[in-house]
Amino acid sequence: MSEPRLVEVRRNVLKQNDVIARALREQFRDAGVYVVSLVSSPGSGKTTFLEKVLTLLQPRYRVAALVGDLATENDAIRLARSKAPVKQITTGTLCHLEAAMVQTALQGWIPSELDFLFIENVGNLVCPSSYDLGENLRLVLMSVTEGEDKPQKYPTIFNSADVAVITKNDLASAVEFDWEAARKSVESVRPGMQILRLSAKTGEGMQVFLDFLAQCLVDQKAAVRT
Ligand SMILES: Nc1nc2c(ncn2[C@@H]2O[C@H](COP(=O)(O)OP(=O)(O)OP(=O)(O)O)[C@@H](O)[C@H]2O)c(=O)[nH]1
Ligand SMILES: [Mg+2]
Repeated sequence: MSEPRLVEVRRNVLKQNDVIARALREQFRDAGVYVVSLVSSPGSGKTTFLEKVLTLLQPRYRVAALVGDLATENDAIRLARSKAPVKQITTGTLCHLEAAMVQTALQGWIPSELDFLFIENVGNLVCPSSYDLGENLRLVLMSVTEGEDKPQKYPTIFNSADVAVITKNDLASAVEFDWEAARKSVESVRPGMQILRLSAKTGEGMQVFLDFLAQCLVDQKAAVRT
């Protein structure tokens, strides 16, 4: 009997999140900052990848990152090694970030002083999919060690994302990762979705990703001007 009420409460929470996410998106647009979020299952390599991205972008761009976890400051400490400004968001029992958490975490930062803001979500392939964070680009990461069929098993998160990033490519042959099967799995839930393969450990594929990001920023600035 309590289900309709639960559904209604959930709907209201999502609606409230959308209102804040819309405000954030406008704020980011006015500030000229390009916002990229990262979602994946726990341990797919989000922090390792992001630390590398922050380090490689810094000579040319102003970058910062927010990172969500249920507990610990571990990921913020790792990301801060890049020397970029970083804030940890600890969610307690919540399995995803919400727009309001991003809004609060941004206090004290001036978005117009940034070119890129990255948001690492809590490691989870289900919950983050329903929450818009006002980002321009959502990356869904999937490591070669997780198997090829994650997109089919978790279609919602792949549908909420813009680009799929296959990580830990250096381990692909050790786990006999089947690229064709992975590509078909992504294609079956999101036909035409862009897929990038890389290894944050060896650096393979990182330059392609950085070039892609640089183009996203150029396109965003051109879109704002028109
Ligand atoms: N071989 C290899 N290992 C990697 C790579 N990227 C990450 N790892 C390892 O994978 C493990 C998890 O990496 P993290 O970067 O912490 O993953 P995460 O997605 O941020 O994890 P959560 O924040 O807990 O969800 C660590 O032991 C990393 O060293 C990679 O490209 N190659
Ligand atoms: Mg992490």
